[in-house]
Amino acid sequence: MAEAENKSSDKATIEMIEKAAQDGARVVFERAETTRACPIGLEGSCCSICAMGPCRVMAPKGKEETAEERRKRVGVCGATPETIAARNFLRKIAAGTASHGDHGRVMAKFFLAVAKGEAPDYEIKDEQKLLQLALDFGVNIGDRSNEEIAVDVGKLLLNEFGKQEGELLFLKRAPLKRQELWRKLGVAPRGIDREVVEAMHRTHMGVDQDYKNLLLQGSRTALADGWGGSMIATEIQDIVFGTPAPVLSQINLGVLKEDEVNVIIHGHEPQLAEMMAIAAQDPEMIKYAKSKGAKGINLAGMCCTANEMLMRHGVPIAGNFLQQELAVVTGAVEAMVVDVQCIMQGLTDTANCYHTKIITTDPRAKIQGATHMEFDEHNALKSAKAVLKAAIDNFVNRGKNVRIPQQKTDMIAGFSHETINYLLGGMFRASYRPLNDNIINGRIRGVAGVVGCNNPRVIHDSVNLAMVKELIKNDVLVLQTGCMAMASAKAGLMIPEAASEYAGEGLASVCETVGIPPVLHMGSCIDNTRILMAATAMVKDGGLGDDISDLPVAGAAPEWMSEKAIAIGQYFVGSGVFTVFGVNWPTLGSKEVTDFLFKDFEEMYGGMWAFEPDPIKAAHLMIEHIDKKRKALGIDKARERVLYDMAMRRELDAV
Ligand code: XCC
Repeated sequence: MAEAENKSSDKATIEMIEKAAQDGARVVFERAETTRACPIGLEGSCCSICAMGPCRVMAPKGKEETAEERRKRVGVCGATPETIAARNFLRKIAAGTASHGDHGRVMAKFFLAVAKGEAPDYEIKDEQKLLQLALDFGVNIGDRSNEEIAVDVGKLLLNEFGKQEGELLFLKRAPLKRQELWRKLGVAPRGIDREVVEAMHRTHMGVDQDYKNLLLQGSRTALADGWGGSMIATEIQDIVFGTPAPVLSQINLGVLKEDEVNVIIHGHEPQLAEMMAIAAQDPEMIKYAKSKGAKGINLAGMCCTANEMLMRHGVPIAGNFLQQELAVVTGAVEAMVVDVQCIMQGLTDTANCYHTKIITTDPRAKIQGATHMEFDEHNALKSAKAVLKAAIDNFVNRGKNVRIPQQKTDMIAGFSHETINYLLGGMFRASYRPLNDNIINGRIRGVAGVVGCNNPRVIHDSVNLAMVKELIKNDVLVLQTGCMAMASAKAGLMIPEAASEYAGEGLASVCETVGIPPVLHMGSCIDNTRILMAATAMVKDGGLGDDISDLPVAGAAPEWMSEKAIAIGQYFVGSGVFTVFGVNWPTLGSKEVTDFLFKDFEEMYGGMWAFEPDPIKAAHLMIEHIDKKRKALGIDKARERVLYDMAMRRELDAV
């Protein structure tokens, strides 16, 4: 295997890749070397939707194609490269929307169970958010109990999935101009499941064969994720588990403890994880762990379940997506407890080299070779204790081959949209006004959302770090979620001190005044909807145009890998945000489709896609876009003045 240093910029990861090799354990970094990416699928030129194929329709490389050759470069059914690339792209959006949507549906059903008293170990924690939703949806509040109100709100939210006509309720949260645009283009989603089903139908053999029409459904489906499934999940999780507020914690494999029972919770849906946090503090459970020779129970998170636990409870994070198997490689993890999404099947093979138990808990996500212990939300604490007990029982099986990397970094998380509101404006006049003012006066150049996964096709974490550092150096405030937030946290960018070290003078001055880091952790991937809400709040506060597409903002997923990331990117683009992806781009097989997404979309949505694997170049594409928007708003001069002011200051300092 190539040098571990070439695989990650994170020391703990490098150390564990080397340990895995010594131990004979296989991990994703090795598999990525032996299994090369398929170049035909990579560019979206493989059609496998019927049994007349699969058909490959790649353009000849390095030579001009004649018109006749081009005419013949089609699938057996005659499908053109444009149709094939657009269909593949739409199917990715549908899968991503389905994943977030199914998470949202589970949360809606869970919420109803909590409201009806059928999940007695949970309660409604954020009354204010519940009442706000009730007001938004016209649900009667009167003197009814929170639970009665929650039943009505829950039914309305659950109904969003199977709705056949009309529009999703949360679309009304978007700026008015955006809503009108969606209606004009015919992309306002009707029901979450409906859009996914229609996307699957239209991409079936012999249905929609006009790439522009297919990509319209792509927007409608993705918007059903951002302003539907994901937003429903975030809102319900806040109501039941509490809306996040700033919290101090630590991140990286060094959070594992040599003398305690280490349990990692990994996946996306937080109901079990919430109960595990309670169960791990139960004196009985701690006593039981001690009876097995451990000093206590150490709970840590991985991937987005980690983000959920971090944001609300400060539970430390063991690592991001590419570190999941490496946690097992430490030899110190008694159980890796998983729910849904981003769980590598390779975990069970890695675990065979150690004592770690891989425990699946969701009926939708079983893994061959793992132990299945189904979680029952109606008996939540009991379920969580059973899982925890299995982990504790496994402590005695821990071998001698234990090595926990030392790396762990302090971080502050918990920046929900509401928290940013309070922090900036104060408890009694919460608003985005100070942010808008600082953008208008040029101290903050703009705002960027840098989100998404890790991908072993690039150097782990390094693309994110280069991009984020370049952005904050240029006075762009960075909002993060998912595994990219973790990459920045590990590198120390999520503490207030990072502002003076890495940020430009303008951004640093604002961060220092408010006491925030220059890179804000806003949560898990479904919480990208918090970024939508923050952008909407900026529009509504005034002075920066009247639509999201007017704002000096941009988005990126520099190390993306999942279909969910494509759905997220598309809902940002459809909401008016310029969005740049790294690693690779799945429609490069068709110039027409790529041009449509990269250029024509700007005319249509005010936001468009871009692909740039070089993080510095990508950051500058974002900065250029931000500057273009500043100019259109007439606030470009303000920034020049601020820079002049700083030069003047320096001159004065020198005197
Ligand atoms: Fe990607 Fe979403 Fe998964 Fe991490 S966990 S790998 S989807 S960033 Ni959400």
